[in-house]
Amino acid sequence: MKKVLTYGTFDLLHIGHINLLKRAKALGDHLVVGISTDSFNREKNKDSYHSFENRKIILESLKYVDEVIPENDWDQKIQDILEHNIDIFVMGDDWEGKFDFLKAHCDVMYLPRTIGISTTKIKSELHAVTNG
Ligand code: C2G
Repeated sequence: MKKVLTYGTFDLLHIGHINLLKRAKALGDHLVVGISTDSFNREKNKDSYHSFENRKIILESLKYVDEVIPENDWDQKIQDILEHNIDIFVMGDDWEGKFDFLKAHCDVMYLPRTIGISTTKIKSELHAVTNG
């Protein structure tokens, strides 16, 4: 069984997230997703609308996702790869090169981001609409 791993906040789930998860799952048979905890989000200077618990339930409901684990910090990736016997680590290409050190443990792939959508864009456009 070929196992794939990716990480993210996945707040206000949108087509960019779905495209990433769909392509990641297509690379193997089992997709593990590390979802950033609320405290790790603060370290990433992100403030997600949905709590970790709710983001986890939402991701677990997707047909592309087989398993969800918490992402507590930047330094857990190698341990996660070893513990889960990961074959391929995948991220969107806004992270291009940032995780090449993982090539010692598994394949590393960066997939093109979906253009024109982001959680930040959604939040700012909704803010503009509701505030005139
Ligand atoms: N993504 C994408 N296209 C978009 C938006 C996001 O392909 N338009 C991808 C990102 O590249 C990432 C994944 O969707 O691979 C999740 O995006 P975020 O929730 O923004 O995750 P991020 O904050 O980048 O967290 O340790 C890694 C970090 O936790 C990554």
